[in-house]
Amino acid sequence: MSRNTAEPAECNGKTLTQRRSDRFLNCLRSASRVTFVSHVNPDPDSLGSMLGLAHLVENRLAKPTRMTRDGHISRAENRAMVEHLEIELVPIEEIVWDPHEAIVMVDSQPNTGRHTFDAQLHLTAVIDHHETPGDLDEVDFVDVRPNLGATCTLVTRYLIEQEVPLPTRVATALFYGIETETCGYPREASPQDDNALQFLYPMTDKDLIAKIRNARLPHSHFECLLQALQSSFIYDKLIISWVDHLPQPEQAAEVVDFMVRFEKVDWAVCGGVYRDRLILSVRTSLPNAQAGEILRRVVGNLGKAGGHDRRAGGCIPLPSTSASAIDDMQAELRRRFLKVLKIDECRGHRLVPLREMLQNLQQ
Ligand SMILES: [Mn+2]
Repeated sequence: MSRNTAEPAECNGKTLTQRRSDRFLNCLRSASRVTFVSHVNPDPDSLGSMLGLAHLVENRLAKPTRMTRDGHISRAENRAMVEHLEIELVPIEEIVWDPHEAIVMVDSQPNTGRHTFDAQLHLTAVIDHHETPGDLDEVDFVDVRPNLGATCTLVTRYLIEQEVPLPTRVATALFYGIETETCGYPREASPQDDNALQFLYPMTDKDLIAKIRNARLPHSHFECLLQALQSSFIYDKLIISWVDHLPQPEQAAEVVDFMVRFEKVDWAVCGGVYRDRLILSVRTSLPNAQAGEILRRVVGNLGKAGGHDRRAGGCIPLPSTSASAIDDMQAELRRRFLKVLKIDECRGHRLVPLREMLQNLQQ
């Protein structure tokens, strides 16, 4: 059997069962080019998955590829990843689609409210690990594995199956993609994620990973955290933090990653205004909490939401960005969170009492 093509393996003239990576490559065979898309504000898992699959396609099919960016990459670590690993991304709005190219979506599913491009675009393949159900009927090849902690784990699997040598840059991107998705707390990782991390680790550039992990932070990062701390209210085992102006949509996630470590709560929610939208991020320290499902129930028809067992995110278009409209939306969401989490309607108390805040200012 030839190792240099993605032809199905043959034995005595019979085609053996194809592996998923074979089927993936086969559906790209007639394409003039392969373009990768992901969700808005692509994260390291999206970036690593695009880079890994582009490497696979170039190596096995010798086709040109391009990677895209939907929205901005603003989180400092993610920007550092793009910079240090020299990941070339074409802004999605600048793409001129060629009718013969194949479009592959990673780390997301069509029509889940996480993309700005034309929903009518035909996708050749979707490779993802989210539970959020997307419109997959028209997609030629689908590999969605919600049991995996990262899409990069699935991509690493494909590269191993196809015996593609990994340059340091690709291995580092895949490793960091898996690490960011699975090594935080609450940790949602499967043994396959750990195996992929172990496989990739010897091939990575450790100094580069340290640089990305500890990327320098902008002033707005600290302002946002301060505002979140000052606006946090505790309702039994839930803490809710509101931020009036999120410097970047991803910062809501940074707030809850920080707050969920508070020993007195099981749930951390952050709602922040970004342009004309309210961005929601949720973390829970409880296992089997179905955070994605909980947030979908809270958001309902106000917007879109989804996620994993212990981590979730959502987005609500605001009818107006006036202070009263934002207040109303916050009150409605607070009421819904308390109801869904079965917490008695209560006034809640501040994480930092007002008196203390004032005292700090006067000192
Ligand atoms: Mn992911």
